[in-house]
Amino acid sequence: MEALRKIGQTGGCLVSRALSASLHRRQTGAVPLLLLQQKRYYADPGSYVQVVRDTVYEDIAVVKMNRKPVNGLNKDFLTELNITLEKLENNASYRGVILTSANPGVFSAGLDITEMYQKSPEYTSAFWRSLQDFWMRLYSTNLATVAAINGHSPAGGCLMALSCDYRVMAQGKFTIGLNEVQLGIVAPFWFQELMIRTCGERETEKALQLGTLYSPEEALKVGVVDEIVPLEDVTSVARERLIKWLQIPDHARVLSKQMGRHQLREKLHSKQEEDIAFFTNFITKDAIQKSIGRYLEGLKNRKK
Ligand code: CO8
Repeated sequence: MEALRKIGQTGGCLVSRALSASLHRRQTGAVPLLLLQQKRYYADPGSYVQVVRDTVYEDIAVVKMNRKPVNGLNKDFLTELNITLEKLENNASYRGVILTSANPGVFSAGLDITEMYQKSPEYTSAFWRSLQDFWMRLYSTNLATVAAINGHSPAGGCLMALSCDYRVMAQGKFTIGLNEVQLGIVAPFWFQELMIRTCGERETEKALQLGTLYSPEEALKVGVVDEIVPLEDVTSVARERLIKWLQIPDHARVLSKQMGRHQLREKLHSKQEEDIAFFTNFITKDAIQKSIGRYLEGLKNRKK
């Protein structure tokens, strides 16, 4: 009950945010356009994240991940993503986010595997904390979130997509899934529970044990994504879906989202240190390091 009371407290200011956003649309006479209209909002020099404000629906931010070549999530990138989302949450003029990639062909290759290889326990712990912190924010943000998955999305890439409120994926030779076991590592409980919440226990059990990477059609069938569209339409369709989300009064949408997500977010929050200790202990073991080293070597040699 205490948790629900806290969630409820956020509702009041969201009503006024929703009202001011719709008032703004009335004042500007903005109407939906099929084409995505964006203006550049901010991207610090050397940053890995670009934020672009929609010119029509100014309460929508398009967050483009831009760490070359494959949006590998290292500690700095995860921290920047977390700060970006926090800034958007604290800016009352935003109500929704489209998360996508600026790098062609890849939404995100997941965690930067080099961050888990031959690093000190201290660094490994800090790295894992940066992932947990970003995930807790993304999963339970009051902003409406749509993933525009415009390329491959394995492991941590899939985690980000699953954490959004809606997922639109590009058709084509892309894959998505939690493939951790293929590296000889194991998806932690919060990855697993998120997947179970999305596509059920049996599917998750099979997919996690095999490290299944789904084609877009397979991902749609099992519910890992909500929709598949041609690559060139991914962002505009994601935008249309987000607009639908934003037509719901914010206080009701947010309360409903938090009632569904609060428990898993709190579960990780209450076990954060335990989860860090487990990850650090696991990943720094000799056998696991060997396995990761072999996988990295395989990645490098893939195209030879
Ligand atoms: N980390 C670091 N480097 C990477 C990664 C990565 N995840 N993915 C690719 N790279 C590197 C490649 O080695 C290559 O480097 P180089 O140019 O020096 O040879 C470069 O990025 C480009 O990669 P590709 O040429 O392979 O690019 P493609 O566009 O052909 O393919 C793919 C893109 C499909 C994404 C492909 O690169 C791929 O399959 N990558 C591996 C993805 C993967 O397996 N990620 C798993 C990460 S683990 C994770 O996210 C969760 C861990 C949870 C741990 C829990 C433990 C308890």
